[in-house]
Amino acid sequence: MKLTTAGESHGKGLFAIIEGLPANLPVHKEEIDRYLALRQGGYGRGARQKIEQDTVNILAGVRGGLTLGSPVCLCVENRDYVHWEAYMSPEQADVSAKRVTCLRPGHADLTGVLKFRQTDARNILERASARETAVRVAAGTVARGLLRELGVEVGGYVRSVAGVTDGREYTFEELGGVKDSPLFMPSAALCKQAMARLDAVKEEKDTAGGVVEVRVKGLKSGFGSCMTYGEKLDAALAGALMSIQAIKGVEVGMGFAAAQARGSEVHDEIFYGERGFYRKTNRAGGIEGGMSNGEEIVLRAAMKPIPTLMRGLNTVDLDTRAPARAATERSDVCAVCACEVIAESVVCFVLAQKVLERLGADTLQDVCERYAKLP
Ligand code: EPS
Repeated sequence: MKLTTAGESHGKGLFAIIEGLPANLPVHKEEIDRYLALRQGGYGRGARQKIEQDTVNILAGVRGGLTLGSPVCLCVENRDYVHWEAYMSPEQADVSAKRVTCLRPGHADLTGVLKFRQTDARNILERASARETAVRVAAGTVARGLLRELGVEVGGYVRSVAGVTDGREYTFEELGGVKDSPLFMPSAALCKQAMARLDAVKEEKDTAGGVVEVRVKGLKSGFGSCMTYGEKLDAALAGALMSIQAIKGVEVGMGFAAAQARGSEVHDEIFYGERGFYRKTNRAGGIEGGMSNGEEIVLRAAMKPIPTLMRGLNTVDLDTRAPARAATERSDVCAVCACEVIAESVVCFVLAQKVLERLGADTLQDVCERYAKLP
């Protein structure tokens, strides 16, 4: 299964084509819209989200709510395009207006203009923008539907915002209502602290990042492979998480903490009982040797603060090469909740890919039958 996305942040919309889905998979527009709305929420989001109310348009590959086995085409329109058509239209556009030359440190602006020989950072930032993730959430939600058919659930929460960190380990069930929290944090007290921290960050015209945790429950063992590096499940998941705008680090299970501890404190001892082989701990985060081991998959991703600061960092003007303050129009203070939804979505997509790689089949029924036969 393969995903291609297209679309600029202030263009007509975002588009996704998914190739390789089996036929007869239910696709629910309401479910996709629910995740799109979740991606837009969270304390710390900026004015753009008041303009956009993302909904999906399923353009191809689905008939009467079921996939046909043909490529699925999804679209999320940009409502803001009405304000940008004159500058962003593919046909006639005033490209001299809305130029961005005060390059933002931390964004793709500088490296992008040099690489693509541009004189306007707008031609870079329009695609580098995290707006693109809207359609990755849409595609990920289709993949979530496939996993659900196999009894696999994907959830998550925000573990840290602006330096306020929740160190507790939660069970999958405890995370059930966490999306009702303004920062997707299970602890109301820590959420309140984090919100106050974000208020201070906003006051100082600054931005903040955080850490999200994604959990996968119910995936059988053996997805991914130890045989070739290209097939490793953790490599694919880490790559997908790193591909989310602003992610600077990924952990699986104990992650970086494992490097500080002894082997006896890290490896999950193996037991055998009524339910077959099992472990009493899950420090590996459900992946050993590049394969799912049947325990819960635990992944964390660290998001850096958004590079558009309302107070503008020191930079250089692309035209004059003179010192300048970085460009600002409007910005999110923190988009860590959005990141959590996106992280779940890309994880869903990779897992569905791995399922189809192993069980590859024309129809959902074949996939389910083959999955049921696995130990
Ligand atoms: C973004 C800048 C902001 C964010 C945007 C990502 O948009 P704008 O420049 O239009 O104010 O709101 O994120 C989204 C639009 C979104 O839907 O997530 C950037 O430069 O990366």
